[in-house]
Amino acid sequence: MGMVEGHRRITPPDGMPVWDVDPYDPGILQNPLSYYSELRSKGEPVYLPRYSVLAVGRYETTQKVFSDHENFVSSRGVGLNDFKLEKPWRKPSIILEVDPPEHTRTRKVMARALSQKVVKGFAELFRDTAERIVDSVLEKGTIEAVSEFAEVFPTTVFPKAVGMHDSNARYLVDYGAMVFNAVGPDNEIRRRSMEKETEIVAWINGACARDRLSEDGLGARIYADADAGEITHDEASMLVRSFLSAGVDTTVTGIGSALWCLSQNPGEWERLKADPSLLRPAFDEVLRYTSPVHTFGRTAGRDTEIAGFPVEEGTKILCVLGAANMDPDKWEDPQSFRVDRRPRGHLGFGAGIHGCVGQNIARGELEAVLKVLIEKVDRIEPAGEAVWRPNNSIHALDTLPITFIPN
Ligand code: OVV
Repeated sequence: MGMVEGHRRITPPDGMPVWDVDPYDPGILQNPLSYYSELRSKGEPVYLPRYSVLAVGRYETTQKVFSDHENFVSSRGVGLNDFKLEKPWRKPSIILEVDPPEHTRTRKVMARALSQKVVKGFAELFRDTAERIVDSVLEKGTIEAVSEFAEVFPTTVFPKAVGMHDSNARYLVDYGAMVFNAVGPDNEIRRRSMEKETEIVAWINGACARDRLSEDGLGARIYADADAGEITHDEASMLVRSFLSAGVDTTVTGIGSALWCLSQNPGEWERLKADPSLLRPAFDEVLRYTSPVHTFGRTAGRDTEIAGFPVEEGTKILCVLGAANMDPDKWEDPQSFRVDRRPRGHLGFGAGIHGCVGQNIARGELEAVLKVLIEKVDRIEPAGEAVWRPNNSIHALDTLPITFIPN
């Protein structure tokens, strides 16, 4: 049996479009728009011989495959590695890398811990932290907004929300990069982010223990559900690990990308300032426009089909969420950023039973940041070239020079 990147090599059926592209080429990961449009134009699904996977990028089919958990499972990993055939790099997540019925129980616990009601309790923390950061960047004027703004906010508020006694911003950001890079092939990008694997994983796993957490944070809520018998205590620590895996790099990316969108589109910034009711829709548009999670995979759990083509059990399918979010058959003038677009159905938080369970807290964080910005900042101007950072599943900025001009 031939293997490629930890999954079984497949033979595409006659007539399926074939494209000799490496979607994990650093140049594509940095500036993916032409790859997105070429992928959509090839047809669907497209066979990529480089990794022997299928890829989908048109909105309708991407949405369908991504949310069809019965045919396209998550339990064999959401990256190129098939967990049924090769040992995953870490113990599989018990919420991300799992199917119903197991998924249903852990999802319920996480959804309750991250409910709107719980997130409302963090409003003051988010607001105060956003004020402190915005005041400081206004004093500096021109900053590198990834390291001096986007990374600072989540690494300040999130450990507090989880209830971590001791945090380490660098480890949290670097662990997120590892988790999201691990979804891709064993390329240079992935290997580089894994260089400090032993040290970082040891710290992260340790930080999930109950005695490292306060009694009033998100972590404590999960452990309380273990006390109540809904999950085991080992499962509780695994769900805290999911907070630390998925809760930092994603929101760092959201903040950086929001600042980029608004600095590049001063007219949209003005509209947002004039109408705070657009804060939430503006964040959705940032997600549609930049797709922080650009690609996640699924595995065909049984023989099935996509767009009329047979798909064999064990086939890996790349769901290119970034391409779907830019599909002109779904979105009018998709390459224009509009704070009042209200992009219903965008795939920035995924879709279906695995749709982002943390989206309430992500929205709470982003809305707090944007609200303080519109109150205190007159203009957000580019102060140099924005450079994107290649990552196998996250589309994020590496450097973003910005000048903030106060009211
Ligand atoms: C959605 C997501 C991304 C990365 C990691 C996890 C979840 C996890 O549960 O570990």
